[in-house]
Amino acid sequence: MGARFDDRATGRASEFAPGARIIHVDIDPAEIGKNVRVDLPVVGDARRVLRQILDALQPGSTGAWQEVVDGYRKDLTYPPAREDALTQQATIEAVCRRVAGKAVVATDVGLHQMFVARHIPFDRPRDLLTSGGLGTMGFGLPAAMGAALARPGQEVVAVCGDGSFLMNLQELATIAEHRLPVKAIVLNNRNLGMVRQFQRLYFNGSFTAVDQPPHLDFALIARGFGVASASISEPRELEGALDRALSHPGPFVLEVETDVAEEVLPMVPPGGSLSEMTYEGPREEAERSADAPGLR
Ligand SMILES: Cc1ncc(C[n+]2csc(CCOP(=O)(O)OP(=O)(O)O)c2C)c(N)n1
Repeated sequence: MGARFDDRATGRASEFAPGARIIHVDIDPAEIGKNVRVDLPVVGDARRVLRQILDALQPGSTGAWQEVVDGYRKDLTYPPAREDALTQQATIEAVCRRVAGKAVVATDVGLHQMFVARHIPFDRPRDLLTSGGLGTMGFGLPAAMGAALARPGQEVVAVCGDGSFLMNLQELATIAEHRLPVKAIVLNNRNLGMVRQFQRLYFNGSFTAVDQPPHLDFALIARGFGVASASISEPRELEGALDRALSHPGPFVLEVETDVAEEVLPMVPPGGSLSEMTYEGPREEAERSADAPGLR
């Protein structure tokens, strides 16, 4: 519905949802069938088309499909967060204990975005603001500002990656000027973590252009904009620092220095289809050739 079937949503487009019948509603006829095969094209204004579809819909039985979805949920068990180092996972789990069901959470793009989607349950509309289609780094802070303006009195948390935060941190000036009560948690792993993960797993660990300058001090930068802040680097500091940040009466930036090598699963390999989602990353070459003796 009004979506362009971008590669973020489809994975390898030729293998997208092979068992589905696809109805594509778009106001722009050029979008129909552009990226994926469509069974029923509808060209029109989504608002009007939706009204007409709702009028025509009969309640169906979704029991069998619901069982499939419940099965996926059962398979989703994640390893517990490490305790010997500060991690994105532990931080987001701790944020979740404080804000689930109460706050609007905006994210940037990267590993931290996946951890938010994985660990924070959202059951109210528009509580998760994330750039899922374009995947635009730098989205989190301005999205949180918009939420703070649109829903006054609502707790608003931006979960940001250090790389993403750098892209729009000038907005701290606007936040300070209007005293928007946005709490930004900057997960500083000192690299572009998601790109690093792909380079490690699929490009033989040849790391290129993923490290961030080691001297960036986001707490100091925030104070330079007139926004209160703190920085932590030890697991034992996490709970207290989050309590202070989230209860601060005004904007706050909490920089959390997390493990450089942390990765997130599941993932889809570069250029892969969604059915190739993996919980283990690529297997070692030796294991692969053991499965396929003819190719050895
Ligand atoms: C504007 C923009 N440039 C590049 C990318 C490609 N990209 C996706 S994730 C990522 C790294 C994000 O790093 P960071 O914000 O530090 O988050 P982390 O993965 O470390 O949690 C990059 C470069 C993008 N999505 N958006």
